[in-house]
Amino acid sequence: MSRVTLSRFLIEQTRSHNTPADLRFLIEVVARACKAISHQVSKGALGGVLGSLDTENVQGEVQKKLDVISNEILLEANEWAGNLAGMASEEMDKPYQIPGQYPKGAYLLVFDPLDGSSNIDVNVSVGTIFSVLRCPDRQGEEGDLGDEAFLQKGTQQVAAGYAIYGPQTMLVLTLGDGVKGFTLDRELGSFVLTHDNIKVPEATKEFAINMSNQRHWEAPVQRYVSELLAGEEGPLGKNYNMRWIASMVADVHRILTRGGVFMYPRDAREPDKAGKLRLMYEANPMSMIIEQAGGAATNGTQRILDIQPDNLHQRVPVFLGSKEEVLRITAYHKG
Ligand code: P6P
Repeated sequence: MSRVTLSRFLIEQTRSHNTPADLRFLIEVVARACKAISHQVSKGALGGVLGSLDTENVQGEVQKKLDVISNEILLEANEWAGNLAGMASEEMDKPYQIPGQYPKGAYLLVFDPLDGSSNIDVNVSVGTIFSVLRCPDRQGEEGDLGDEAFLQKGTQQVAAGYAIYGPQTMLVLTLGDGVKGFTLDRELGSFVLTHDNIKVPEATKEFAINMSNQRHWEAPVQRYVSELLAGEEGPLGKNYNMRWIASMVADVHRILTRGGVFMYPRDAREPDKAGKLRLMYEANPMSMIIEQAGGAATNGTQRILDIQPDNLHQRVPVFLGSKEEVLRITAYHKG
């Protein structure tokens, strides 16, 4: 059977699920931008793209050269296409306005252009995370698109995905009807469908958390992780393995592939912050993907996709992956 490229998959989706042509085109353009980012990332030291700039992003995090390069690739690839009303990024404080010379469209694109970028200089997998929302009707409205257009619950996402730049470059995508995986065929220059129906195993023996923060965790997380570490002699009755790549895309991809539970809780290091991960362009897209693959995703007390955002860059505690474990840690939070 001839291989199904991303383009063919999207056209077939349009026929079978009435996927709007401008959404299909948007995904194609984002995928093309991810190929360009993959190319830049793979250059490493040869491309003069490693290392940090002397600038910080809105999060107060030192920007890597590739953070800025990746952000610019996504902006330039998408601004002219006529299917977006605006864009928002981890790397920009305010929404990106579509330049006046280009037509505007129905969608909003929100992204973390290069997640896990602290791993780049040590050659560990990183990725791009993106989320697609519909732009609220701005009939008669003038002026720049404000943050409020983006502040929609994760359930309003029409598409979500990530590219992972690892031993293979892959695009993992959901349009709300299951999760598909596409592997970049560098000879063809196309993403080829290689994982037709990704499912997260309901049970797991693997957990992911940064254990160095243990003394700062709240009681439910302390209890849960101590039970995981107690193994088969403990209340959970089985031995668990641990992985922490410190690149959300890589940890989530492993969980989609073989199960697991990913945790980034709030902790006492910065009590005024709800953890480290951002709702709009990390937690929401990853939660949509995980749920579409049969897993679960909460902030410890509620479904992440049901959270009403009040800030473009707001943070949220994240517990996601194999349903059995996410429901357990969530129950512990509810006491
Ligand atoms: P820590 C990368 O910086 C990131 O935003 C996520 O990709 C990753 O899961 C997390 O932070 C790692 O955080 O505190 O373990 O370095």
